[in-house]
Amino acid sequence: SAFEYAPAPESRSVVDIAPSYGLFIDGEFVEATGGKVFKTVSPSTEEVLSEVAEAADEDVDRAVRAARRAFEKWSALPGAERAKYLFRIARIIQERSRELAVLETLDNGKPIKETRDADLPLVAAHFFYYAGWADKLDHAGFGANPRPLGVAGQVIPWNFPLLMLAWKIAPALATGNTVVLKPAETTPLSALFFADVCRQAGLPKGVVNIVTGAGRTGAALVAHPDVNKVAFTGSTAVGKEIARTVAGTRKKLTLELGGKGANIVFDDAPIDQAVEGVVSGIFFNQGQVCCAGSRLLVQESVQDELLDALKRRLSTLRLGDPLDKNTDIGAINSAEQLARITALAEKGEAEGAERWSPACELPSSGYWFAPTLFTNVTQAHTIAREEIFGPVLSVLTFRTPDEAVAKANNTQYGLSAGIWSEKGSRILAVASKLRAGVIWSNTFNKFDPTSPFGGYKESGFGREGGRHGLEAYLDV
Ligand code: TXE
Repeated sequence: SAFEYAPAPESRSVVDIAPSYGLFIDGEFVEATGGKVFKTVSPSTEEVLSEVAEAADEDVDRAVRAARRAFEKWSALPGAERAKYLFRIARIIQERSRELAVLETLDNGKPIKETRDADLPLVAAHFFYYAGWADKLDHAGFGANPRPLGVAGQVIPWNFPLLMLAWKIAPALATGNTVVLKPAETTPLSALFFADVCRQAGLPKGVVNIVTGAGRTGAALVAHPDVNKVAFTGSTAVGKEIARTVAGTRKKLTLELGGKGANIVFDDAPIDQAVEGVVSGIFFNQGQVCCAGSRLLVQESVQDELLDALKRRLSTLRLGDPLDKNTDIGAINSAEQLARITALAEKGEAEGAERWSPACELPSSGYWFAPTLFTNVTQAHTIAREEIFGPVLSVLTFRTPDEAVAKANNTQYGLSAGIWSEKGSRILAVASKLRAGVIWSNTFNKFDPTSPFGGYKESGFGREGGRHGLEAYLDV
């Protein structure tokens, strides 16, 4: 390979994983009513990492009541006081980022390179950013005395467990709300570690509560009558179900759902740079990214050149042990997700698209899927329409900018897009016609807490990040 090997894999012993974890309610770890538990496994080895409490409806109720009690005092604190806690949390996350990165990699399956260089720095940045807002809300155009909503019920997915937690919890706390958060059932550990960070930061009890469990626990949280705000990131199907539950109540709702992002490469694009962007666009986190560039739209005249370069680059990617610092492609998060990806890829072949993967050996245990490229894809193909949420890229072509725009917008989703071209005027003209919440040019998958993130159409509504992310947690 063209790359040098780093000396050793990251050590698993960096982090202490307890054999079992309780729910985090009112500042304490407690057992679930009825004592039910579930196992969380490492997707790269199928080894059981820990047993985690499964919250019953009574536990969700206990957590919401704790958050309600804490709300009175928390919301009455001056913003500058709340900021101190958020800054403290941000600093502790930085100090403990090695432990957290290893933990996240073990529980999720993503490469340590990503948790270390992307997830963890972004998590800390998010808390720092919203800490900075806490004492400025009165003076930033939110009106006099902007009010927190109350108890926020937050349900998050497994693809960026700690980062999604940060996106949800940081703005909620900055604005004076209290929180009950349910992490995904396959990745509960970093949220429970975060509970410990809250204790270390001295956060008053009840301000943050973590209830672990499956979809049923999430549904109980969303339906709880004393929850004032629901924030969800996950599948479009569950998002719609949550919207139905919330309809007819006074709860506020934000949804961040699926995507089918287009990465549009024009003939004047810097090809090497575009190849890197296309690769990170779909293979970052094994493609389990809502804003992944899962459709490559390439201008016909550069198709051959781009695909050749892309295949060469894919042949250098290293798949394997996620704790190895050289690994580019880790494990798929769960057997269910692997089955979904496998079924959609098989459908791609059955419908006539051409499948290609670099030669690569898959480990014998764990959940793995080789990086996959589909060419000869048409807009009617299932793999051009449905979110695969895996390392699978569908390649389509176009001739003119208008055709690129029409194809990019021909989707039920509207979360992300990328434009590759040396011409600024073309980038701006195309961007203005794309129906997507985030548009990158000559880069992809760049995130920043100052920037609002969210979707059009079936990708959801509401924005997280930036000033807009505060609005979802305030009455003004
Ligand atoms: O998502 P779910 P799944 C997409 C992606 C993926 C598909 C299925 O295409 O292949 O969804 O993934 C909780 N009420 N995305 O099944 O079920 C659940 O426990 C309340 C895109 O894992 O939506 C978990 O905490 N909550 C996405 C969270 O919802 C419920 C990220 C997400 O799980 C619930 C993940 C219910 N009725 C998947 N049912 C993105 N936008 O990034 C489940 N949950």
